[in-house]
Amino acid sequence: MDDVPTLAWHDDASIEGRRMPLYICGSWREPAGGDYFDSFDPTTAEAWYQVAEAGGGDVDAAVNAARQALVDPAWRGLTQTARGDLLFRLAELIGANAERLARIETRDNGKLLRETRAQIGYLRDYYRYFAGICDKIQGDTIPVNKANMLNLTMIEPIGVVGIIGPWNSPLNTMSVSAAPALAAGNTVIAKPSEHTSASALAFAELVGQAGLPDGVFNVVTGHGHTTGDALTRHPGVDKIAFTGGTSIGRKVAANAATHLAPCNLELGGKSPHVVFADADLDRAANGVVAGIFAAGGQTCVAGSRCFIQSSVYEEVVDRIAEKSRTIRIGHPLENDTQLGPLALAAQVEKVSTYVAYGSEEGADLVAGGGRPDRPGWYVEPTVFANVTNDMRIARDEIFGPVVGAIRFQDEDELIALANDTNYGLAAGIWTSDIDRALRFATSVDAGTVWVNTYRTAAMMSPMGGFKESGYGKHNGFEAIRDFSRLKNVVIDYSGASQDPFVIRVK
Ligand code: TXE
Repeated sequence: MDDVPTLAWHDDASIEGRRMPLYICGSWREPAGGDYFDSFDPTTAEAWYQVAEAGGGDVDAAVNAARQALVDPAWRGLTQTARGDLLFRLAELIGANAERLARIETRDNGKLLRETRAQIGYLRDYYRYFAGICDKIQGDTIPVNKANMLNLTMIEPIGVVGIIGPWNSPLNTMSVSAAPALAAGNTVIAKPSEHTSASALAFAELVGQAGLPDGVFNVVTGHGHTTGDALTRHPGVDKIAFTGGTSIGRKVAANAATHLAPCNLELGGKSPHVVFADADLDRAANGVVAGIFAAGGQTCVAGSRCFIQSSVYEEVVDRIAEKSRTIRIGHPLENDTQLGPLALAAQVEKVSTYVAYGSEEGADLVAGGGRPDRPGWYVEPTVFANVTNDMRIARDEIFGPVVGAIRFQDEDELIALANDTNYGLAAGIWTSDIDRALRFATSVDAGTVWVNTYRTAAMMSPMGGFKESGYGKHNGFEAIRDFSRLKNVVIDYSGASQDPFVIRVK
């Protein structure tokens, strides 16, 4: 695009020291209560901007705006192709502002700029994909076993969608719900994590620039127990999409249940990442390192339980430990950095606590475990050997750069161990035996299974967990279904009178 618009929050420097307002009904608003709190730069542990705390009144205002927009002809009256055009325009604006958005996210959560750039590039394509789906959303004509009757389904927007997001990939996790929700004709209220609110506000500017009608997309910032609680309890919100920890996911589902709003819950994971003796061991070790240390282990799909077949156990552990010791720790804005800081001070505490648990429970620390000598919230890539599946480091989601290597003998033992977890988000397997890979894929409790690759995402692939990793699907047409309601319309064109006392079933 030639005409890159000038934005108020156009880069991380323009956000520095600012009080960031709320975005409601297409305009910037101070929070009614006038409260703000600090957001921190994880490379310095210092505050760099202030986040507005939206109270109940602000959430009400956002819900009212979203409800009005829902029935406004400016949105509801658009043809499906015209709705798609708006989302294509938004995708172009994301592309034109990609570098700015990537820098804001890196500054907010410490993720490598290389990775946030890749994520924002993907985001542009993500909105394009859903822009293209808009005019392909269609119902069915169904047999009805009666003469002169037509039996139809219609796919409609659910209504107002509340999106509660985490801090690890703020725009992407918001967009996996926002893009299909908008494509399906809903209106959206996003509540980003209190730790990483800036990019959702920068994004809101682009939504305005793209010409989406006022109130179609709103951002309320604030803490979870205040703003998040008000949004998820609000009876004017028709669907909740939540990404975050499992314990908060339970609260969110309970809040939504008070007015019976359905939820999509994308929660934690403790994903098994398996290396069989017949695998290409170097590729496998690389995959394990990428699966856990990318983004400092702060991804829901982190391959944190590494199962290695007994005959190659020592060799693979050595390879993983050796590779992890050579990982370059540094500033996330620098190009050659491989591991940046964790996003929050609390995450550093959590990781340190689990490293201590690992040693106390008898696992062998073979790499990392400490904190590098530099300011900011950095921790070393950490590898534990001789882990058993009952240890806390194997049971709980640590959400940091810690992998535990667990030994197994054969497929039966592996499947039993891999499924012995509360979670069911993702799984990976390295093997040269396709039959083995397929047996694993059909037996493992995981919403996504990767074979000889890991953390490979595609906007067309349905993604979402089982068990305590949550429910609902992102991506593809599955996501459109999750953000739509299905209506059945039955039409009698026979002209015949109906027997009033007999229900017309067959
Ligand atoms: O998530 P939270 P946090 C996991 C990871 C991490 C843990 C906690 O294990 O250590 O969760 O991270 C909002 N009502 N994941 O503290 O607390 C909150 O404001 C309504 C996995 O960030 O779950 C934020 O916007 N909302 C995950 C969002 O919920 C509430 C990514 C997530 O917060 C609320 C991030 C309430 N009562 C963390 N309380 C993944 N699957 O990728 C909080 N919130």
